[in-house]
Amino acid sequence: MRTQVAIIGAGPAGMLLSHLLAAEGIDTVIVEARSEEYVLGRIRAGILEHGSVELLRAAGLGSRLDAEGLPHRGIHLQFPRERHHLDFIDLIGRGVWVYGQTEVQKDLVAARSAAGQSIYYEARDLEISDVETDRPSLTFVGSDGRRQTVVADAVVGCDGSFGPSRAVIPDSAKQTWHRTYPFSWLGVLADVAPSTDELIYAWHPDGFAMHSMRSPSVSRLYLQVDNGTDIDDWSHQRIWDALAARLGDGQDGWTLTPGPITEASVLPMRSYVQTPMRHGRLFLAGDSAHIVPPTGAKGLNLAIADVALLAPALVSLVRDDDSRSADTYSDDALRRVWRCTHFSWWMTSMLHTSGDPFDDQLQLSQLRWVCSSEAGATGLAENYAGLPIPSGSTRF
Ligand code: FAS
Ligand code: PHB
Repeated sequence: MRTQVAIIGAGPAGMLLSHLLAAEGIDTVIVEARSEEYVLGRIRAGILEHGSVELLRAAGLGSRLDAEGLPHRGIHLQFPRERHHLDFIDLIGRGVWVYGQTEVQKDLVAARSAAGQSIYYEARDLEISDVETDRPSLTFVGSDGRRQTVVADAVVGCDGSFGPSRAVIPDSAKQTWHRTYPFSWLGVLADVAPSTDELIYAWHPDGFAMHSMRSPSVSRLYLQVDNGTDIDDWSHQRIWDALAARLGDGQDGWTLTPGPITEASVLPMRSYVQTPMRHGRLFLAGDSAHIVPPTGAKGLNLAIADVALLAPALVSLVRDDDSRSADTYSDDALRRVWRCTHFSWWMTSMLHTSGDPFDDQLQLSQLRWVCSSEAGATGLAENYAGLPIPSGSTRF
């Protein structure tokens, strides 16, 4: 097969990249290891930054988002006996949207199938070749058992945190940073109306808790747990009791309404960055190049921002034979990657207990400052609602 851009991974990064390139007449092929159903079934991010929403709308992907997404002015930050609302719109003029990654994925799948996009699901034995030439290629065994080769002008690794593309860049040409946090998140999806209007991030001596949501009738909640926690050790009653204790401590007049838990899983927390995000005709976008702990709600938004930058760079490279923005893609993307990596680390370090009483006092002091200082709250708001996606990064 021959295409202009071969994409590894049909998650949000790969599917959005294909969509944005198609809008500029660039042909793509997507190769995905899992089935369409599996990719759609993953429960992941829940928050879209203002810039992500604007980009999805401009790309013709905003109608269901505007109909079903929940616009939020800000978040609640809390610690025992205090809950403070940070109103991002008052502070910086933009808020965020609650619209699950699953929904974004559904919209992308609908758009790409309507466009007749070639997506090879359940592909295995993927090989990435000749990335240092101007004819890189992918070879894989399709779900029909046939071995296929796609020759392209560029290959993009949108293959997430466990994909093969990042390893194609030789050790001599790359640098990696990695941090594993000493705790994990136990996350649940529950068929119950949220007990809050906007997200609650709660510091508590027992550990962090968060109340998020997916819709007016579906709640998404998280608990800080130890690494290696076995989800089977947590009965639904134990989960609700811990959530009520941590979210409700000293919050007079507020109660958490439990309901049927439909999904529960344990998510490890880590930071990872690999540079550069380009080697020859191989480009990386999304989790293939960077992982953030979910406390800052950055993972999905950073993948979208990478793609918003990469799409026009690839259009210039493969259509206009102009490599200038492809040459600066990695440095341009990494500025936002490090900003989001720092913010996600900061939110994680501020809200998760370590068992060290000195850390407790530092965290509480930081929370009191952020909740009482306009400067502190504005700093959080700017990062959480997302810095504008650079105007030059996308024509869409
Ligand atoms: P993805 O991982 O979504 O997609 C990569 C795709 O590549 C996958 O479909 C995979 O099957 C495919 N692939 C891998 N290897 C391949 C191969 N060899 N051949 C072909 N295809 C291959 N972010 C938040 O902001 N909030 C959250 O609460 C949150 N929760 C998360 C929970 C979990 C369990 C995980 C893993 C991530 C979570 N994230 C969260 C981050 C998540 O939303 C990512 O940032 C987002 O999925 C990034 O999108 P992609 O870069 O497209 O990677
Ligand atoms: C979610 O709703 O899944 C969610 C929201 C905010 C976060 C992380 C996850 O910081």
